[in-house]
Amino acid sequence: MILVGRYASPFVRRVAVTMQWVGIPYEHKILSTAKDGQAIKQYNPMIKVPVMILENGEHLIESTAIIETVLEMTPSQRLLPVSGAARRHILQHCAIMTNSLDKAVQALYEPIKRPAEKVHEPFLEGLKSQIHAGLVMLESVAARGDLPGDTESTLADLTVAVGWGFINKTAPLVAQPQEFPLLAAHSARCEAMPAFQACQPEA
Ligand SMILES: N[C@@H](CCC(=O)N[C@@H](CS)C(=O)NCC(=O)O)C(=O)O
Repeated sequence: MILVGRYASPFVRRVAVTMQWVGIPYEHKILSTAKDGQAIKQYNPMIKVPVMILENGEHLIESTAIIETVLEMTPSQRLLPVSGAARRHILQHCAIMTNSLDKAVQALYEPIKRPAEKVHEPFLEGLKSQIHAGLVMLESVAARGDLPGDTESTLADLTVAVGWGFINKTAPLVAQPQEFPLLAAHSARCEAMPAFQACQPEA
């Protein structure tokens, strides 16, 4: 299998960390949507990453759909139960983080993709409030003990840790460790694990 996209993208990285965690080998095509649009287009005409190219040549898009497929290939995996309340809660916790990441990516693009005079500050502030609200929800999830980490990690542990790292880097004023100590500590623990170490975001 071939994973297209840079680990600097939290969506690509959460797929990569999941694959490392369950031990599925893959080739990594390091292509950037900013610089390698034409190359990415052959895998996804919408020029978005991640894209996963399966052995049979199918191209999958959307990190959640890719991860579901990868986990289905690994019946012994313990990251996501196949049914029930635990599965639902893990998927919801992942969704809070992926929604926050959607907003964080938008906030990152806003000043890059527009001329300075067209950047709309109230829109940016709204995005930051939405990201902040997601982090508040996830700090409560951590306080309830629903991000066990270590050998008991679920897909939510991996996604939240990857997401915290990205938001803390790209919107440090929103993701302050003093305000979200449990998320910061959780991410630091995860980042020390081999699956995370193997997928370091590119500079
Ligand atoms: N919902 C998608 C989000 C993917 C996404 O936003 N990827 C960004 C990179 S971090 C991208 O390809 N952006 C290019 C664009 O939207 O034009 C997923 O979970 O895979």
